[in-house]
Amino acid sequence: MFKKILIANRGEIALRILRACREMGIKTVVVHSEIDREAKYVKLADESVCIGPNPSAQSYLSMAALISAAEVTEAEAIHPGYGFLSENADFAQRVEESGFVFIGPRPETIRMMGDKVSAKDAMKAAGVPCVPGSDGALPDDGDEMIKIGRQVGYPVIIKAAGGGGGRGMRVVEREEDLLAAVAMTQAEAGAAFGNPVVYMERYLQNPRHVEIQVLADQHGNAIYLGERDCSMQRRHQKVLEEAPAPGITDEQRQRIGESCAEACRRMGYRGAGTFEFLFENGEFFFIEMNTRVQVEHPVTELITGIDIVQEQIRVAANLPLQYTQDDVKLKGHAIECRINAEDPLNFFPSPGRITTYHTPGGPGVRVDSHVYQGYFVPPNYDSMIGKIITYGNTREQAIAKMRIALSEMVVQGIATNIPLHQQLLVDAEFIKGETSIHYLEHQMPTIRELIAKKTAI
Ligand code: MV4
Repeated sequence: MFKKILIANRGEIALRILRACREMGIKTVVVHSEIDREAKYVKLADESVCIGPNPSAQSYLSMAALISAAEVTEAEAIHPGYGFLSENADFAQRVEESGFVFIGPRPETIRMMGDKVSAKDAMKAAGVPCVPGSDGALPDDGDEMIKIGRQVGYPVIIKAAGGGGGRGMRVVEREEDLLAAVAMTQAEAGAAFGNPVVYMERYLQNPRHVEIQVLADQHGNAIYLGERDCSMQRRHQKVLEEAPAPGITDEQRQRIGESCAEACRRMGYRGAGTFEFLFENGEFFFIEMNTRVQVEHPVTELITGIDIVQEQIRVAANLPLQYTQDDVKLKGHAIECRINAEDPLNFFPSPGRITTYHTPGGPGVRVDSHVYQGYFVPPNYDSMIGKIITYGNTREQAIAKMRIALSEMVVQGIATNIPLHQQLLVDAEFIKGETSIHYLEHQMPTIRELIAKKTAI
């Protein structure tokens, strides 16, 4: 096992990784920008290195600074967390070429999944069900494009190979709009990602976002840890996630899960990963794969009892997975609410000093956060200040616990989205379950009114 790991991230995930390392007896190096110097989790680490000024581009995205920090502290491996350089194949490659272990998949795997056309090709070859569409990249020829559009059926969606996470895509309702839409998406993709390649899919009108968590080691073993429903989102920012996904049968889970695990074996996948699917009318359609640990990993940890971050570290150190598929038993239900420093009505960021801070607790309540009373939420980074995760035997119990947890949580000095979560947790459609990716956007006017009424009293 590694003696020392460098954590190339900040905030709650830096603390989450730090805790995993401490439990495993691994020494930690935390890197930080100037403004993050005072953060408490930096003091919990065995060592810390200031890697630059506040802008991410000069600190958390600086490959040279991160690799130098690993060199001077003699760390053996680098955990990238999520965001920042976590899915940057060039970074993973530079890390390995510098003699460190990248805690994540091989650079070639990251590169393949970063290109959404090659990712889909790999999935098709492995038998993972994909959204019907163009077979690979769209050809240059307009007549050919029109032909493909007719075969796929309208509405279609044009997506950039270099995009992902909602960037670089355009829905086309009618054939007469196709060529202009393709040209625009190509131009935008060329400018934004340096890659003008686009592909076409049938546009699914009202799907849910259901994703499968996998773990794979370097000895040919791969397992799936069930699924998460991440449909509750706004502008591609997830708000609340849960596991398992409401309404998925054991047979559906086993079928899709096994196809993901098999794809991992075929690719020689290493580490934790997530297969993102759209789920509509009882069918799964692959859209993208994430090659990192995700923000919402705790809901899976709570229903499986498996520490995903510790498994990432173990398989990076070339140890076999501690679990076989038969060891993975899903039990109970978990919900995660992302707590953001933002205005609950207009979603504007709300950085500043936290003057009062109390966290909820009790059985089945987990709080993953790096913040504390007196902490200054910097304006430079993502607005997420932590996550509340509740666990119960049933979905109803997890919801009930979350309502109580949110009522116990006190954050003053900044605005947070706690009132938004409180409204969602009493929303009749959410309580029923199985709401689509469009539900939150659709329900926001009503939720906004309810929040405004409550805060007026
Ligand atoms: C789609 C789609 C409908 N049909 N593809 C958006 C993010 C990126 N990961 C893929 N996305 C979508 N792809 C087809 N063929 C709808 C979306 C989509 C979406 C997907 C997941 C979660 C939230 C979303 C919000 C809007 C659109």
